[in-house]
Amino acid sequence: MEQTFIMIKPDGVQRGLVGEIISRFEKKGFYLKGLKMMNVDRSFAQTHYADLSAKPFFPGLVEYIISGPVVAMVWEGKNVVVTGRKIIGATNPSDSSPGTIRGDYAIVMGRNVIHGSDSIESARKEMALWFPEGIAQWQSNLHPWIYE
Ligand code: YYY
Ligand code: MG
Repeated sequence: MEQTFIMIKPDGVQRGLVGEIISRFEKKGFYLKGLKMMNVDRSFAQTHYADLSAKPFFPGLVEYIISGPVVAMVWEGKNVVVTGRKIIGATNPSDSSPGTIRGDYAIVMGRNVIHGSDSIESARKEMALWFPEGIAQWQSNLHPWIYE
């Protein structure tokens, strides 16, 4: 089944939003397959955001991501990449709808609380970068109550 990489950024951790964010993905019906808190160094953050390295906001983005611990996760479910992005909301919290994580908990782009992979290909790359050790192998017994 499809998997995506979700990361609670340092502001989300500092603000005590870890439980709330996990709860939103859990209650939707997605399965938690990987979870760890970690500090990332500058070169790791630069690798994660390599596609954005030419952008003017890149140095500030890297400083933000390394400013404190983050919570890295893998979530699984049908269409979890696209649906995960919907749960997260638009990149700029000024445009994120209420009811989304960024819409409910963030005000500016440089403190937008959470990352989610933007495609199946990015998810594959990001899971390999963040979880080189692999993820938990388990199947939820709720499956027939969530899928027909
Ligand atoms: O995937 P998503 O996080 O929604 O946006 P990206 O375009 O991948 O940018 C990554 C990250 O960079 C974004 O979450 C905030 C920050 N950023 C910014 O500070 N200023 C911008 N103009 C665009 C993005
Ligand atoms: Mg992105």
